[in-house]
Amino acid sequence: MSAMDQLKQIRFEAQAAIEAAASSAQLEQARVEHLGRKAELPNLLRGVASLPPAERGSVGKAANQLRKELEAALETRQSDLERAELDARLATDVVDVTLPASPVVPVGRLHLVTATRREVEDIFLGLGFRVAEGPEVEHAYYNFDGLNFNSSHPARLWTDTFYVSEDVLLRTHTSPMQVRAMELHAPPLYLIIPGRVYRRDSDATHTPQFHQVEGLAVDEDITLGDLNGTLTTFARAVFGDERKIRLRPHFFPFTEPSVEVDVSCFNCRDGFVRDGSRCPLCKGTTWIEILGAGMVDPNVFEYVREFGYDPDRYTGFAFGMGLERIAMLKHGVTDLRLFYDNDLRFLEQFG
Ligand code: 2U9
Repeated sequence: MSAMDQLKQIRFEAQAAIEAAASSAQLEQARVEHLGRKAELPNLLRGVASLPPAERGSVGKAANQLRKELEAALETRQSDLERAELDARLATDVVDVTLPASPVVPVGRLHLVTATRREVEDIFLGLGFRVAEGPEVEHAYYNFDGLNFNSSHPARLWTDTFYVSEDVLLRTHTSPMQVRAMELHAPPLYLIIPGRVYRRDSDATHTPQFHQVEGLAVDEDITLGDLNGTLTTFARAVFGDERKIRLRPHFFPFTEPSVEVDVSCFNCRDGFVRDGSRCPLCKGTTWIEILGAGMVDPNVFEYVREFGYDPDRYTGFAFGMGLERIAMLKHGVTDLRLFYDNDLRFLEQFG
């Protein structure tokens, strides 16, 4: 076959392959087959020098011409394919913005302690209290001294409290943040502090870490009556509208007088359940202890007097509760450790 006939044959086959390519990948394959290093046309171009002198010029020119022609055809086909691929994508990737949003797939639920904390926060927010949080690693001054704990109080012992150093510890209650809050804000102050606290204690009713919510109200003329009304509202919101509370005398270093607060049992009538047996929740007493409280000891105000807390002008009430205890009573949870076992069969019943 003459070189010119060979070129005709190459043009025919290459053009057919370029037109037939239905994707960028197939087009690349056609390019390699017909213009690649081992393809017939480049081979022929490399052999032009060894043709008889009379043919060299015309064959070389025609072969070069064909190479340019095929390169242009490849380029045209490439942009046609890209446009077609884009058109196809635009036609199928349509988003109908008028469709309703897909419902949110639930990915989890609140832990019962978190749900209870939020419930308690909502109640006190509704009564005009604000919510604050504070550091879990505390200075002994804020955890004990500023709260009127005497220097030999047993809670200060390393056997009861986790110490980080001699005067830095894991807070044993959220009260230190109440002292910090008084240093930052002059009265009136209405504040609750939820958070994690730590004590060296571990059995069915104690874990080394648990959650508290503490409240503090400081203003002119705050009385034990205000404490009673506030905690009655709280007890009714959590345990039902029929609830009563009672205050029993107690002792805390930071309040004077101090009380323990019971709520009337919501599980029985007169101490007995329906089958006539003694109520297991209140042990037949008709009262259940829910928290501790009291009037802020004037000695505590002495520590923050310079921040506007004059004990002759201001009085206050304070209370503290264990969140796990509130959740256990309300939901009938019998073992404190269930809160921290991470057993889904327990967790999925709540939240
Ligand atoms: C300041 C002044 C007074 C916070 C209070 C209690 C009573 C109390 C316990 C309940 C169960 C701790 O989690 S628990 O073991 N708390 O009984 N807490 S009065 O009194 C304060 C706080 C801050 C400045």
